[in-house]
Amino acid sequence: SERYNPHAIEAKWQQRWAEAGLYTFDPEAAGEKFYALTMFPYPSGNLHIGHWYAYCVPDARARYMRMNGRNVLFPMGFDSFGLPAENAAIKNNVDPRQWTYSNIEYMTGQFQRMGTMIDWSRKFATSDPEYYRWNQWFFAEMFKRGLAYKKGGLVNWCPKDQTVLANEQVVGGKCERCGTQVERRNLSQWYLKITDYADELLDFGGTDMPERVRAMQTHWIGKSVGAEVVFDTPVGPETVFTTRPDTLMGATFLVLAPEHAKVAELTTPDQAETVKAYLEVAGGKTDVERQQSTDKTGVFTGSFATHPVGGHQIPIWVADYVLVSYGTGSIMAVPAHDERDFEFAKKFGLDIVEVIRPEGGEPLDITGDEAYSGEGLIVNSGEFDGLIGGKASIETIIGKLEERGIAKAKTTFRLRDWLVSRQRYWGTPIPIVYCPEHGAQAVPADQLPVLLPDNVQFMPNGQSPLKQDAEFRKATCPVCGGPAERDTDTMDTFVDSSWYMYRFTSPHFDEGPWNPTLADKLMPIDLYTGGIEHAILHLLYSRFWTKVARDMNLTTISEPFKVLRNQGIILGPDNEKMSKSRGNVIDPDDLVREYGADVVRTYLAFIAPWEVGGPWDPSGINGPAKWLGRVWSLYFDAISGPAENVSEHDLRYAVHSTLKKITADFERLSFNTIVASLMELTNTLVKAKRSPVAHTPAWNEALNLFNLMLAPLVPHIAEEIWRERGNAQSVHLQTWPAVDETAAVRDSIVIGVQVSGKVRGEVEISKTATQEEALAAARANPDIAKHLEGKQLVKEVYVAGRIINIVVR
Ligand code: ANZ
Repeated sequence: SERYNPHAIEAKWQQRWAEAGLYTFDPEAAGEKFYALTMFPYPSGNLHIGHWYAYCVPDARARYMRMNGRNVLFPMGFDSFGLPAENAAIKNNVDPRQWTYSNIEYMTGQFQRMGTMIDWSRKFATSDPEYYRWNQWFFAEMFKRGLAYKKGGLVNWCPKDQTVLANEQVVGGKCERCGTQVERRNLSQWYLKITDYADELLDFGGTDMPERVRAMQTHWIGKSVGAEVVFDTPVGPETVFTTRPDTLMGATFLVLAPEHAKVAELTTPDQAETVKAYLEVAGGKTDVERQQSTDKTGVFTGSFATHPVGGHQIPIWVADYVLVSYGTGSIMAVPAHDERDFEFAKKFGLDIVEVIRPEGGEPLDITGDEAYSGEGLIVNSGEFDGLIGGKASIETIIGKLEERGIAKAKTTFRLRDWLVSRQRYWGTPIPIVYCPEHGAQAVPADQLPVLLPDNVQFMPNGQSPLKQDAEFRKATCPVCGGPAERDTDTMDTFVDSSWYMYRFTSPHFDEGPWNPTLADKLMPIDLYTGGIEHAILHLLYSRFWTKVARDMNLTTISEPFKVLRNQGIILGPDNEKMSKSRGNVIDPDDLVREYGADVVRTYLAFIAPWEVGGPWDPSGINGPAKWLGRVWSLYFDAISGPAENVSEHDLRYAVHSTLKKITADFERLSFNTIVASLMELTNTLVKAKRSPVAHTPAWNEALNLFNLMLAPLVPHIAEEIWRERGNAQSVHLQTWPAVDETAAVRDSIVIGVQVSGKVRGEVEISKTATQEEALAAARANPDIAKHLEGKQLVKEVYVAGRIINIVVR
């Protein structure tokens, strides 16, 4: 017969499946719903091997769930607004829309060649007006609810991308997208009030995310429990935030951030020059540079504050290790117990007063080079002396200070509101108009979408490109009908991806962002997969969005995904990240042309534990290619070779124990071990085909079950075999086979054999073997026989199922 030719069968089945609507999801179909989603791609031009890794491997899981009777929704779309389109358009002098949509078409074709069970009838792109209309609707609703607001202040500015960024998009002081050092600008921008949900976002009760993601989100939200303490200054009271009110008596100076509003007033005339010079230098540094700097810098303002308990005077300094955007922008410095304050005090010769002493420890050596930041006994603190540090004493102290009106318990978060304005073209226009009479007004729902105009000069120049479009800017005030100006910024594209998972439940719905009945039925996502790089961006924003939508009665759930899992990264053969500049990129199209999609799918599942990833080994793909060739011959070729003797029991054991193992592996997303088990089973089947067992019903059962086991992983070859075996209905409509538990256990066991107290070997015997049979097997084993030779037998015992003992002299 013919050899395995993936090209002949893959295109054929892809077309027939599409014609038959095999993967069209019907919310009314039988079976409990299972919503499987992999984060949708950006239409950058081509699917790379990382996309295949992210989409095909979970596709096998989705198919497995479907065979297990679940009504599986597995949709796909494109996250198509954003800078790359605009940058590519500038570079190649094409329209961003055209660039985007032709990429979408091309990539959809590539996607289809993977042979996934994606329901393409649900595809949409976030740059479709039918989609972004609902971004605008959400924005307007949030504006009405006070969840979207405009505010001036220092923001992150990427000088390369010529736009502001959210805090989440600044990684280590650099633009998350292009790696350029971020600058700070004073601008008035739109924010979404994610901080309203800070506490709730720390509760991961309804969502199973990897520990690493939870830890990253927890750290990002950064909840700190402490107190605000008030110090009197010559220009009025100044409040500081501290997590350690128990160290209050050790506060020997105050420090203000350089941008703090009171710096100017507090600066005395003789310090004016020094302070001014310092502010100029500090103003040019980013928060990250300031915090990472090992050398503490700062200047004295010339003013003093009054210690609220001691009543004595302490100096007020300005230093850039205090950030204006955190707490109150000022701190009480406790050098004895805070590392940063300690370094600062040492450098500038400020007082260091010990107030916490480790229990049973020595007084702090203030000439040393470390503060003591742990807990302990409170000392040198008057009425607080003798308290033991820790949460309880902190609460006691806050209580006492509260009574005197000096302090207030306070919880602070590191999380800031989500800055969503962008000064770029290719995004959702912000649906706000400014009326000279009525100020900022949301565009009414019946006027949405505010269409993104074509033919805009979008060369970035620090201004929103839409600003240059006079026609676009013209609007009317929804309150008075008078002339108004449109906002010309566009939204952060992370808005688009915050709720797209709901849209897949009713992609063509036009009475709201989604059909609430269908969303209630199909959400949350049962298994969400994608890269870890989104841990505090998309994954935090989409959790926030779900909570807002819940509070707007658009959904009843509080978390968008039940389970999240992150795949690893496929590296280049050189173990480096794949990139065009390194020349180590593996092109999946080339691989499909050479080996077919099923082989590529197999290799990706096999290459590494899916959640770990690893380097692409160019020769490694030959293994899966050979394997599928063997699978093909198993079914279609007469196998030559010496006769074998695989028993019926062994055959059924191999099939059912493999089925049992890979069922468990599918459940825990262990794809590489599934491939290994299927390969191993193939060996047994090839042997069995040359055994008399190939003429028994067990053989037919084996071929059927193996065929079904192949279906999720290698859908094309599995379908071809299935149909060739005379089945009228698709293999992908079959039920995942049930394990015959009695066949899945071996009837033989392996037993150790001792000769005169020493283990000399093992024998495989039937579980029901008699003592006589067991001993015969032991004596027949050459490893054992050589220890018996020429010796006199003293005693022989078989402890059933445990051990064989032979004593000789
Ligand atoms: C006195 C003190 C004594 C402090 C001590 C710590 C240890 P987290 O846990 O990150 O919330 N702090 C407050 N506002 C700040 C700002 N804007 N810039 C830089 N540092 C600031 O940190 C809270 C602690 O960081 C606060 O508690 C304050 O220093 C400092 F033994 O107050 B602490």
